[in-house]
Amino acid sequence: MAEPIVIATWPFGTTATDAALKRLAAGDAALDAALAGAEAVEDDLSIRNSVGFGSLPDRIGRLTLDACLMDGKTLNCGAVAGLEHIRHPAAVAKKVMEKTPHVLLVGEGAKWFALQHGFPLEFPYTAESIKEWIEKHPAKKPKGERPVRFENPSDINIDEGNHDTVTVLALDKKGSLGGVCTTSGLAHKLPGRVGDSPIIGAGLYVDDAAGAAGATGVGEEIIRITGSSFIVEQMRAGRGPQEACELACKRVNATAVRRGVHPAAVAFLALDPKGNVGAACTMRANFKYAVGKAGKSELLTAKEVPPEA
Ligand code: SD4
Repeated sequence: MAEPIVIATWPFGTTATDAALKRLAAGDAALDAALAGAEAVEDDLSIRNSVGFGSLPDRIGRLTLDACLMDGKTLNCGAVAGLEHIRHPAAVAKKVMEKTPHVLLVGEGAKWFALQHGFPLEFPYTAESIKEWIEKHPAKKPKGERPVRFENPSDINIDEGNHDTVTVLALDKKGSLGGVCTTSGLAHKLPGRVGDSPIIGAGLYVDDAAGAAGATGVGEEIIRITGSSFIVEQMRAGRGPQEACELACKRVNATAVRRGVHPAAVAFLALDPKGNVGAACTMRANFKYAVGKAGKSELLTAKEVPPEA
């Protein structure tokens, strides 16, 4: 029997690890525990600027959510992107996995599918999120001053105000891995923009035979290196989760050099089938993550991987 463990991105990750740990202790499967953790964060309106309701709208003020999940035992997976007016995108992703032959549904189709499966239509905005959008959205910039965000992904700083992805990786008592990633994407993203979070292999990858990995940060750069899949393949080749996460950061840094930009802020988490944990981030990501085991959660700071001189 394995000792259950769960890890999750950012300081609000402790909300996820607390909820998931209870489920793992009760003997639930890793995927169900990780989903319970992700939903606890999606539900928590007190986590300002964070995942799910009350989180960060796009450039035209609409909150669109992305999520995916993956079961390490079967490699079953599901995802939704650009989903509006539904509180729990990760749970909809699970239905996509269970009820369709597909992996990813987007936009209106994903919403229709959610409604067909009994998810209520909800109004996801809070007074605070509307006020924040009115104050900060790019259209408010004085004439002549171009908004820098989205001109180039490497110009996007991931700071307290604009990160909101929770990625949860769990190992259950039976030694199986499961992972969930859920987000509203980057603050004030272009309408229709989809990042790494609902892309299996980019924002998340889970395979009991090798390990689990998840990502947060500037999704374009995570997609460019298929970050989570890269890390899992490093573990399959015998590297530990910490080394694998650091290698992924190095690859992001090297990619930036080839493109002539400075490296974007990204962070990776990994968990191997024995319960070993890894975490690393590029410079400027200032990445903290939660680790839950033996009944309690703690917050740790990931190692920063600077660009090579
Ligand atoms: C995205 N990776 O949409 C997400 C954003 C993120 O914390 O991680 N925010 O690109």
